[in-house]
Formats: sequence, C-alpha cells, structure tokens
Amino acid sequence: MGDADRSRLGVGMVGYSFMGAAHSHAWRTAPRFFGLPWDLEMRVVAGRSADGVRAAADRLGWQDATTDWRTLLDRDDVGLVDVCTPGDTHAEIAIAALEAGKHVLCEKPLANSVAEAERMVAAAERAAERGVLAMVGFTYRRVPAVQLARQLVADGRLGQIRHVRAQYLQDWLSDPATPLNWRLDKEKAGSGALGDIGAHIVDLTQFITGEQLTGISGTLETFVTERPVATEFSGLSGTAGTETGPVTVDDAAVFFGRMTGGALATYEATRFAAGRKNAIRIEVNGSGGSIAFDFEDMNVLHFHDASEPAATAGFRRIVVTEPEHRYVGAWWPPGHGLGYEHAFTHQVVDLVEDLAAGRQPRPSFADGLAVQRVLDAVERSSQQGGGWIALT
Ligand code: 4PW
Repeated sequence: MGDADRSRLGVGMVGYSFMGAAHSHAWRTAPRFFGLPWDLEMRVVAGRSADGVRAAADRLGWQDATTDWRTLLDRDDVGLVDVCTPGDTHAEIAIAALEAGKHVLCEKPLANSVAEAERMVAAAERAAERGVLAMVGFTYRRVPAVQLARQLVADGRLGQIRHVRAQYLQDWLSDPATPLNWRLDKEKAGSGALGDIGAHIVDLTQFITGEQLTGISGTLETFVTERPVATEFSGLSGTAGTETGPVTVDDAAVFFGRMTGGALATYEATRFAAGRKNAIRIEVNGSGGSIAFDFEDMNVLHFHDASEPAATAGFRRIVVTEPEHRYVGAWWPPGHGLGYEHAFTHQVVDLVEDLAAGRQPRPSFADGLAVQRVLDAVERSSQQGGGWIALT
C-alpha cells in the first residue's frame, strides 16, 4: 500500500453467507462507533454464484461483486482480503492474497490440516517482511468479559492456574433430520465439531491463561452417520431433500490436556447438546480464585477471589458493561449489553489499529497453527484409542 493511500483501507471479502454477513456488519459498523486510524471502504465481495453475490453485495453494503476472488488480487483499491469461506479454500486464498501484497483476515480454523496451516504461516512470515500482515479470526477473544478474564489472570488475581474447564455446546445437529451442509463434509471443513467449535475453546483457554497446551488425549464420535441432502442451507439450518448422504466428520469431541504452567485442561465440543445453542463455557480455577464465563450470558463474568473472608467469599457476578471494560466505552451506557456481532466489530477495530501501527495483529497465523496442531493431535489420539500425544 503506497503512502498516498495510508489513510484508507479498501477491503475485499471472499464468501458472503453466515460469516460473510457477520464480517460485513463489522466492517460497516467499526468506523461508526470507534475512532479508527484509517478510513474503511467495503470495495468488493466475491462468491461463486453471480446472482447470489450481487444480491449479497447490495444487502451487506459492498460496492462491487465478482464471481472470481482472484480479481481482488489485481485491484489497487483493495488493501486487505477477508477470507470467509469454508476451510478447504483458506490456504489458497490467503497465500495468494499475501503474495499479492494484501493484508489478510482469515476465518477460523486457520486451515483444514497442519500442512496447510504451516504453508500459511510461511507465507505470512514472508509477507510480514514487506509490512503485509495476517490475522486469524478467533472472534470470541473480543468479547469484553473474555478480555476481563484474561486481564484478571494476567494481573495474578487467580494465582497459580490448576484447572481449565472448557465446553462449546450447540444443538443444531441433535435432530437426525437436520440436513447435510459443508460443515459435515471433511473435504470442505477438515473436521466437525472439533475444528468448527472446539478450535474456539482451544484458542480461548490459551488466550485467557496465557499458557499453551503441551499434550493431549481425546476421542471423537459421529452419532448420526447419514443425513438428508439439503435443498438449501443458510447459517446453521436448512431444508431436507429426499436423498441422503454420509456425514464424514465428528459430531462431538472430548479431550483433555496439560498446560505449560502445569494446569490440567478439559474440553468438550458438541453440536448435540440439546437446549444449548451457543454455550461457550470456560472456567479457570487457580490458587487465588476462579473465573467462569458462558457466552449464553456473554455480558457477565463470574469471579471468585479466594483471598476474601470465607464467610462472605463466593462467585461474584460482574456485569461487564462499564466504560472501564475493554471496547465497552464506545457503545452504550452501563447495563445496556452487547451481542454476538459486537465481537466481530471489535475484531475489525483491533486489526485496523494494528495494521495502521505496523504491529503484528493477534491471533496471528502462527497462533492459528498452534490451535491446528492441537486439533490434529486430538484426531490422532482418537484414532489410537485415546493415546497421549505430546505437542512440541
Ligand atoms: O462461533 C461459531 C462458529 O465458529 C458460530 O456461532 C457457528 O458455529 C458457526 O460456525 C461455528
């Protein structure tokens, strides 16, 4: 990007369904609520269907639409490529964009395999030498209550971390009549609940504690192996046709590991937890106290300070809507909570601030690769009947 363009970032996005809509909202909203160092311009959206992508551009606020994502790479008015496609195209698009000198935001999980993620990291390292930067979208890091949890740990309020307990629970597959979609296709998604939602809790636990997993043991299960083929699918629901086809990914993943500081960590990721819609639950217990978070009550963080007198100690329910809380000052008065889409907006804010400052945004592709190695280890452990896999 030349100096004359430094005050303006043109964005090109690839993909326009669930994640594309969430990202579009964020690109549109971030400059309206936050003082950003650069102006943002939603230049072009790419997608496979000509009619679909044109309609999406109009609905989501993009100036142009194209059926060929490669045309984004030749445009001087595009400085960043936002990859919102299924995992099987992340590596190809992200690497090509970085090589063309475009910054990249890539949806999670970073890739469908460790080998792909390694190639993406290598491309990001080469690009960084030219000031071209890449980030992976583990968006839930940008929930204010998650930021507060990380701050409490970093400030030493939890002392020595002993236990990390993480669950990501959804239920949109618990009905066997829910039709097939790309998230159930190993070729497209790489894995099932493991990569789609388990990746988030791996990232969140490492982010909140500041520690890494050093080894893993896990098991995967596919409860419903055959489902109706969809006649249409949008978001997490669709219409079932009369034909059926195979589910080629896991429906649920359960795993446990050890962290660099000695903590034991347990994980559960499933789309069969009837009644749980998007329950991302993280509890951390340390020698000095505990924190507990549930995305289904995302404006709240529970905190127990073990140094308080036993007679009155206990979990306090902190409503994370004060201007002192990260990101919150740009929004509403205390008590007027935030929602799912705000984390995507915060992601854009952090990314643009880092790009303008020439700083490596986090989570980096290297952070994404670290998560990918954990996912891969869980799969290998499951294939070996739950054996321990060391992560180096
Ligand atoms: O955060 C979740 C995603 O990573 C979303 O709510 C749905 O599940 C869509 O993809 C995964």
